[in-house]
Amino acid sequence: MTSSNRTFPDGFLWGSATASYQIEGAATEGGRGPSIWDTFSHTPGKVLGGDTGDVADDHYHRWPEDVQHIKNLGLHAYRFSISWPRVQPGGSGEFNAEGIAFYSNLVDALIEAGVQPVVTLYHWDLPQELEDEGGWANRETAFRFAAYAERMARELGDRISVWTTLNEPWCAAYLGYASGVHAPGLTDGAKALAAVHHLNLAHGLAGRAVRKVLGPDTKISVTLNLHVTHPVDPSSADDRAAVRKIDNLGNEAFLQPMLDGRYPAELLEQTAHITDWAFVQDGDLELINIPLSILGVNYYSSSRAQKFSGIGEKREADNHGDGAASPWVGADDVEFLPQPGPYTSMGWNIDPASFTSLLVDVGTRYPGTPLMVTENGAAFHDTVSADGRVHDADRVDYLYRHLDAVGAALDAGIDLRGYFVWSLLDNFEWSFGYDRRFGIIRVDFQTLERSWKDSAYWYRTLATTNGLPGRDVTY
Ligand code: PNW
Repeated sequence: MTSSNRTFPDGFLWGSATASYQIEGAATEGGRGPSIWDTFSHTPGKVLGGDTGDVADDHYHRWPEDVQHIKNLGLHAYRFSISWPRVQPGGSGEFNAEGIAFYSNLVDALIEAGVQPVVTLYHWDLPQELEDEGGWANRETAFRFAAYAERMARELGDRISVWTTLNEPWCAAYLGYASGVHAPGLTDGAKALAAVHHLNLAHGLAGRAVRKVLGPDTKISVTLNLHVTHPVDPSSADDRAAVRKIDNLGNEAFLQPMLDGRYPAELLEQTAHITDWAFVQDGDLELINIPLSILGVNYYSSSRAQKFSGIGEKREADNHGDGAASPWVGADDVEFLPQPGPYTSMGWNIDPASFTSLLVDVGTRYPGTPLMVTENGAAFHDTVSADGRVHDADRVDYLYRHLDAVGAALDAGIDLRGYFVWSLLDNFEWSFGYDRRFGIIRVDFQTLERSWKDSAYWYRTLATTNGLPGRDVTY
């Protein structure tokens, strides 16, 4: 057994993450209303294999067992999301006591198990009724979101360690409204940019609402999937300009309003042929720019882009599926090239060095805002061995290399407080259904039985010793 000598700081928070629609199931039980993901997954052709979240991991009924797994893994924190339509079926008006009780009981059980609850208020399951009124392209949705956030603050109160407003607004806006590979499945660039702004506004309004109830020191966070895009030819000014367009749409469109209180002029210019940004009203940027206690960063992979030559067919290889419209609104002269690999079963390039540079770049840029890795992990084609176990050496290797990359960012002096592996359980991987498995715990989707993969044992060693275990440990 080899073991690395890398250790993590005292108090470094080890956790694991999930999201409501991906694990809960019980889609029509307990007074839950329909969300855009129910509608989308039940629309033929939208999700691989016709899979839906109707049952998922049946976490809604099996949560006591799942809390035991979290406890047995030695985790300090658990990041989960609240299904808005489970607690407020129509997205406005009446709240649903049964749905609220579900989360309240879960939070009590976590605390009882010595695990800090880290809550995400929005991980993509918008109440369908709000989508019928325009969804995130409609400004009103941001105000409805704040009312829901305020109620959750009253219900769950100081039992919650960190309140995360949104998970990956990039996905919600661009995959939902521009490329259409996520719910609600629209392909309208102008709506996607309106959604970007209304999600930013929702973040600010919800953070304010939670602090109004629980006090100004309440920990408010947001989780962004920041994009690391490399120019194909770093010496080409055209390629560097292409990458800047992607940075503006993917990163700056969220970082700057939330942390600096402005939109970058370049972003408005490069999308001027799509929208005039009239949806940004006076005072909005002040509302959005609230003090952030923690910035959550999700990282899986990196990309490579260049200026599109205009000759031949564009090779869109930007992680978002083949044949779909581009999520990169208005960046028609940017072309993504395939990365060299190796890849996970998502087809995503494995690039831990870009993880370090991302954390160092963001941490250096916002030194007063502590970072937390709120998702990192990998899907692989797991196989069950003759001994009935999943010996996922590829996932252990991925986690080892990415945690070493996290350690390198800490060595560089970055204020990084914790790491959450995606995911606790195999689950409904959005448009890929149950075909892609990210869990450190296997779920048999016939019996719904849970069993630890090697990566779970490996992660337990890490969480309980605060030292990075070697990769070639056998369990
Ligand atoms: C994130 N992309 O989703 C989500 O927060 C999780 O719910 C999800 O299961 C996990 O990453 C793995 O996919 C993403 O196309 C979905 O770039 C798509 C993209 C990025 C993140």
